[in-house]
Amino acid sequence: MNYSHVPSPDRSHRSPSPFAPIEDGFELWLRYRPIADPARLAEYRGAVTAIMVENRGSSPTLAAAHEELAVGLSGLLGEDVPPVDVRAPVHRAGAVIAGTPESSTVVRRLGLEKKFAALGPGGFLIAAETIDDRPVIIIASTGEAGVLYGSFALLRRLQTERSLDGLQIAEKPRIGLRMLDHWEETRCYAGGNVWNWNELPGTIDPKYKVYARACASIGLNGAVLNNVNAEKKYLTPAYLLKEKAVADLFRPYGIRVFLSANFSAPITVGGLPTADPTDPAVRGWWKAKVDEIFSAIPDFGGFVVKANSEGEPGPKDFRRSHAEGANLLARALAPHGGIVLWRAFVYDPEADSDRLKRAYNEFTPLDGEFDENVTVQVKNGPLDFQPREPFNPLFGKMPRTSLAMELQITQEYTGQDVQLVYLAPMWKEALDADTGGGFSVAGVVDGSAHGYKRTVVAGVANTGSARNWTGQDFAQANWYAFGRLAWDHTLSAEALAEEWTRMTWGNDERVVAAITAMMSGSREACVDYMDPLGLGHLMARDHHYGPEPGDTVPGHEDWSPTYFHRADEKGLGYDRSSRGSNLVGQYFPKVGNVFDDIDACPENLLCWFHHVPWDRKMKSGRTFWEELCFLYHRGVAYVTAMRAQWDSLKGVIDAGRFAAVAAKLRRHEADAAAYRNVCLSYFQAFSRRPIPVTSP
Ligand code: BDP
Repeated sequence: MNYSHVPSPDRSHRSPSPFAPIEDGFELWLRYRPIADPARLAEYRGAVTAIMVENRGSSPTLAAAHEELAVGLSGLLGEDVPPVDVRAPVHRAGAVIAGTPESSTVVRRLGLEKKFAALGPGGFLIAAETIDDRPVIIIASTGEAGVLYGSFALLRRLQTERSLDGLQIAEKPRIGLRMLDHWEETRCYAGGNVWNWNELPGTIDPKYKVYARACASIGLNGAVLNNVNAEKKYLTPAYLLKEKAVADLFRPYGIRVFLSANFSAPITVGGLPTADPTDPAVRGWWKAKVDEIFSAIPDFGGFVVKANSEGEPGPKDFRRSHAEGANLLARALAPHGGIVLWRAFVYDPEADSDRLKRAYNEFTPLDGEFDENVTVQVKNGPLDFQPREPFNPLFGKMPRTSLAMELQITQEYTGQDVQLVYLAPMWKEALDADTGGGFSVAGVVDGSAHGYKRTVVAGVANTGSARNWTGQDFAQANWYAFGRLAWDHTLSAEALAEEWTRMTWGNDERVVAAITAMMSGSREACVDYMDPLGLGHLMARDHHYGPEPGDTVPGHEDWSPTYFHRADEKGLGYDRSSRGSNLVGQYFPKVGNVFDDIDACPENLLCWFHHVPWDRKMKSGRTFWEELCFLYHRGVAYVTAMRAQWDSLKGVIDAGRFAAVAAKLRRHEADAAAYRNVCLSYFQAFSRRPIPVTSP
């Protein structure tokens, strides 16, 4: 119990005294405050009296599970929950016993393996059992990581104050590799880099362990340490030492370290004249580099590569395909069990005049050409993490290539560190989308549609150097929900919001009701005041925060808001129907035909696929222009309502975080109104219609 950052238990969180400890968000959802409901507390104190994790001395992962259970249970129960001596002759009633069949005599003795063997080494069973007539709680898995995940799941059960009656939980992750991609300072809005590279490896900031615990608590098991726009230094010997230090720290928590690799590293790091994948010296260089990495980090995960995208080098510089480029690295990694995550975020103008069609045009012809240890990493939508996009048509169209889904947790286009936008509904929308091919997008990603052997979800992280990790306290919910959905994409956004709220803000029903209500519609509100009705990419150049709908970027039409919205006197939107760019043709017909037909296309995607006349009648009875105005106003009104809901919690939640969020919401409301005003007055110059007085 050496978490020096854990403040002494605050037993008064239902009605905090003015002198209650100031919370600052550092503990995330791992706060472990004493259970406030007396009946629940009594139940838990009866059911949990001791912890027994055998052989933890020889397993860092079991030691981590034990430490978490000890800190967590003692905190939640408000009394010390001691470890029990394995050799004690009498098993204690209420022992929480965690282990694998190899590590735990009790797990072996109970013979429960048939109940958890099929869950795999990452899955777990939590069950109420009886030993020598004494009730105990078992956390068992065939793998130590599963024991750790099960320990966090039990703690979550208590943190959310659910009953332990008839406890029987069997879970396994639906996706194998659940990663965070760290883009460092770029697009990180919570201060600077979460890793202090200058101090590493000599100084290991204790916060890295909090990060590892937080990731493990939601089932994440991979971290890409550096930006996709990869600097060469990350493959140098000096940085390998730093990366090794981080990997060593993460290992007990089941987190494997990956690196973004720059395709021209053989030139920039290795001093070779070329990075051509067919050049034997280039192949030799990658092999030697990979061997060097694995000798420092034996469980190194592999490389993420952004190639021939936004100025990054790649195989096309040598007239080689993306598959040839990916396979070059894959062959160096294969002997060690490493993999390549090759990003499909490419938009070479030669592939099509419509930016949204380019990745599909480049990648689908390569299906079947990638080595077994290559996964192609695809953003949820065909553009770039906008508040709402249709799902990416690549999902379902590369059955012979493992496809990963890449989501953006950091809120580059959804309000950055200021705006309260809960993103789980957006991710669920993408995952649950019917591809029209007989399976959902999630079915592609979890491997059930095409039988991918390796399944991956990656989220661009929102963690930075800020004390509360994510800048806006509510952005922690996006980190949390991402991990939980990566584990099980069938969980609902609402359930995850409630879980996170209870763990992060407490179980007071007023708090839970107000906060989950605020979160539930916050993403739709963001769409409304930024890009309703299928608009997208209206944001200002470079910083991507505010609106700049009139911007045309010289020499880069596909970075220009005007290229995307195509406003004119007739209407608004990009015609991607079969009469236009025919993006709809990249989808399975069942879905493509719906998008193609302006009368059938979901209204919330309309401008992605159609140039919509200003006077078109919408389902609401309003004209398209009136609807646009209505939604822009509705979005801002939602933020106003969130502020009122938050203000109603004054004095009910801790003062430190209350004030921090209140300040963010003030700015959120003003910025949402500015977004609305700028966009509507810009579009009005084309529609030449009055902005109706709207009261949503
Ligand atoms: C865009 C970001 C840019 C990233 C790029 C990517 O603006 O910083 O490098 O995505 O995914 O959204 O590579």
